[in-house]
Amino acid sequence: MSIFSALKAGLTKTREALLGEFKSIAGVGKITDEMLETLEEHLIKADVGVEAAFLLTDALREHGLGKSLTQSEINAILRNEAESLLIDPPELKWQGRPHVVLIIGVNGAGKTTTIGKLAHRLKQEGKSVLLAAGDTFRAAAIEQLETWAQRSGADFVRHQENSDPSAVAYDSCKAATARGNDIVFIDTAGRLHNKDHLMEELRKTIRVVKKIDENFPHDIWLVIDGNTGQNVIKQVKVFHESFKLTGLIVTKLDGTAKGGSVLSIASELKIPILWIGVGERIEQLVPFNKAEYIEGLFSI
Ligand SMILES: Nc1nc2c(ncn2[C@@H]2O[C@H](COP(=O)(O)OP(=O)(O)OP(=O)(O)O)[C@@H](O)[C@H]2O)c(=O)[nH]1
Ligand SMILES: [Mg+2]
Repeated sequence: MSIFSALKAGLTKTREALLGEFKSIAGVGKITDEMLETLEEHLIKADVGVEAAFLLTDALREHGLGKSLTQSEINAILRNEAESLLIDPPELKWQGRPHVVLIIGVNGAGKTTTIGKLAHRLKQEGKSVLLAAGDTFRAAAIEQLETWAQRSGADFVRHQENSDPSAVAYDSCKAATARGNDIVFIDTAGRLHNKDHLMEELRKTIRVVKKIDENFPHDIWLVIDGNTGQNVIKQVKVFHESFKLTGLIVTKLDGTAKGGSVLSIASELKIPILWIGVGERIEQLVPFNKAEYIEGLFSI
């Protein structure tokens, strides 16, 4: 499957939920406020995410109120709105050898899986990758990452369960520097943004790797679950305030109707969305691309 069709397939539920609702105001005469309110309600019930529902109905209010619109005219308004909100991410630059990326996020967001997918992808591009088992909280977490390292052919550094995650990060960066790896991904335990001691643990990891090279980590990417409801913006903001994120990864956009969450994230935050996860398999991570995403969301 091409990257584009993987994305389009992943966004099927979102696309159907959105288009199904917007169809209801096509070709039915002049669009009234009442119709838009009903539409908004239906969108929220269709579980497309409250923020995305507001954004899209607001766009129709601005450009379509009092007009009679066809389905394709409505579609054009939605596309224009998405166009104005989204930006293509900057081209990824792998600086230094190694280029160190710290992967963080709440429990179960998809961090470890995403690291496995990234390793696979970059290995295929000829990069040499090292994975650091910085989630020392559970033995299973270490083994999960090890399996991904084997599948992708990446190098792997681990310590024992319950050891200090910052020491794993330190050793990984040291090892990668010695071996000449291109990229290091440091996995971390899931943590809620309101748990201070866990946030402090991440700060420590960052401080410790800076002792090897002050440019480490070059990137801090936050992984967010595309099914997260209204809380997502707050979640990203708190992580960003603490760690100055350089990118976002939105996972699980398959099997959710909330694929529009990307729009609300883009409208509120200026942090680039770099990758999106559209399935559990190793190849189901795609670079974020504005045009493809809009196509996946609104193509009929
Ligand atoms: N459908 C789907 N499932 C995904 C995607 N990414 C991850 N998952 C699944 O989400 C679940 C959690 O993924 P993990 O990678 O373990 O998440 P994590 O953030 O490392 O979790 P913790 O380490 O426990 O905090 C697994 O069952 C993954 O297969 C995706 O893009 N689509
Ligand atoms: Mg994990």
